[in-house]
Amino acid sequence: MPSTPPSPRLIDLLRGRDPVLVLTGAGVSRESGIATFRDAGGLWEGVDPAEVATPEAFQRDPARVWRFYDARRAQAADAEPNAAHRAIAAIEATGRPFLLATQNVDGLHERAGQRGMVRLHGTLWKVRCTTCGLVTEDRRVPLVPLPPLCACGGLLRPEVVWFGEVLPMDAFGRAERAAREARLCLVVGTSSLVEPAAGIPRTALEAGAHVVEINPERTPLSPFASECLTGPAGEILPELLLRAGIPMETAA
Ligand code: BJW
Ligand code: ZN
Repeated sequence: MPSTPPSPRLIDLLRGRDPVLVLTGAGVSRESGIATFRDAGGLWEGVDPAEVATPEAFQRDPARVWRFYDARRAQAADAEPNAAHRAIAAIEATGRPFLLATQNVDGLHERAGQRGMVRLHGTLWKVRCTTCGLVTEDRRVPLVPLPPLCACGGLLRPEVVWFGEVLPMDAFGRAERAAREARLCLVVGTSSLVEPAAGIPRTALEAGAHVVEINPERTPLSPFASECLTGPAGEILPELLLRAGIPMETAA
């Protein structure tokens, strides 16, 4: 149960047909056993992001960067979507205008049956050739050899967005548009520290949306959010759906 009960306005918005935008971060996959970045025991504890999540790090030592991503692929392949992923898919399944913008690369939203979604930071499950630019799906776990090579002989990189790189313009553009149109914006499991994704709820707020943060911790968004529901997404989201009469099992 959320420590603060959800507002009647939130439940009304969930029951209605108004456009909804959901922004997710690593915390939504925490209950699937996938590590977040910045929490205690997270991916950045003992690993400098500059050593694994920048184009410069990849240029310096592609094998090291690939070892990091290969381990992440193995962890994601073993994980299952949790109740939070399923609840978000169930909101979409009500048929209202809906977009999920995820910063996650693990593929769990897709596996929970999500359809209308954009990936702001790419995916673990595609690779891009640094020579010919070809992007292909690659689900091998583990990847052999490391670093993997393209048919053209070029070095493959993960199709993710590293620090200093530009987000996929179509994905970010759709998220920004949805932020301007949404009446309800749920911000789930993100520390709201990484730009420009962290700016999406600010756009939604400026456009008049009811912005709800779902997170066990406070973040830089918390003071500005319309309401904060404090706790794990896998408990809070199903409880919200129950109160709004949205069945969880409508998700594919
Ligand atoms: C739970 C929970 C449970 C736990 N239930 N919740 C403006 C100001 C300052 C800096 C910048 C700026 N604009 C751009 C920058 C630079 C940079 C940036 O933002 N740096 C900041 C860190 C300071 N941004 C960029 O470089 C971006 N590119 C860009 O801006 O391009 C334009 C440009 C280019 C060149 C020059 C100039 C401009 C790109 C950012 C790419 C981020 N990439 C990563 C790696 C992706 C691949 C991978 O997965 O490895 O994306 S970094 C990492 O952080 C990953 C995540 O998607 C992202 C966000 O993290 P997230 O999801 O919020 O996770 P955590 O761990 O931080 O938080 C988890 C949360 O869950 C916590 O709050 C918990 O409490 C909570 N939680 N259990 C619910 N059960
Ligand atoms: Zn190639």
